[in-house]
Amino acid sequence: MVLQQYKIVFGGTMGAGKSAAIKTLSDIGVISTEAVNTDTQSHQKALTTVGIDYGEISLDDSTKIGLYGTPGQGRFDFMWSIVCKGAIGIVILIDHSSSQRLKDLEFYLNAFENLGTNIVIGITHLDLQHDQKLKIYRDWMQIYKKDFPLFAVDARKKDDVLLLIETLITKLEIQPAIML
Ligand SMILES: Nc1nc2c(ncn2[C@@H]2O[C@H](COP(=O)(O)OP(=O)(O)O)[C@@H](O)[C@H]2O)c(=O)[nH]1
Ligand SMILES: [Mg+2]
Repeated sequence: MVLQQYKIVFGGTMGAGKSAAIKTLSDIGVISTEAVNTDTQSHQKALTTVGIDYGEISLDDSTKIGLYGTPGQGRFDFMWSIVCKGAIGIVILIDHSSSQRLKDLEFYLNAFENLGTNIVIGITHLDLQHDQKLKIYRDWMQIYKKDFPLFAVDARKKDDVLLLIETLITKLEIQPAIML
């Protein structure tokens, strides 16, 4: 018998991993709803839909925690206060691979600090940081119209260097004319 039901809210940017986090924690199939924005006074688009996820995790026989994912976009912040009512804690997820990551952190902390004091921050997509670091090279190549494959490698790692060699060979196979 469930004696206590608590609530934890997940906030943060779109794509940060709120739905993924709830899905991975939940004992039940996650319910994802599309809620219609009825707050037309502050938000013009009456039919804008927002995604809210709901999952549950049982810590023991008598404690169940409802996991609520909030819509990420700032224009739905009016919903955050509704969802946070009565929550025992808030998880803020920040996508490290976003160039806005610190601005995101500031924005979501400012918003959720007003809605609760028990807050934990999760930085996600750290495994993609190579891509983030490579972005300056990719941007440069785009500006100067250079179209070359680009990878993050550790020159001490055989597999990494092999990838460079294999890429060269693959390119040769596709376009034999480029042979030097
Ligand atoms: N590479 C990587 N992908 C992640 C990570 N966390 C979440 N994702 C993926 O990022 C995508 C967006 O996550 P989602 O949970 O839908 O974000 P939400 O908009 O916050 O609900 C999904 O494909 C997730 O599987 C992470 O740490 N690394
Ligand atoms: Mg989601």
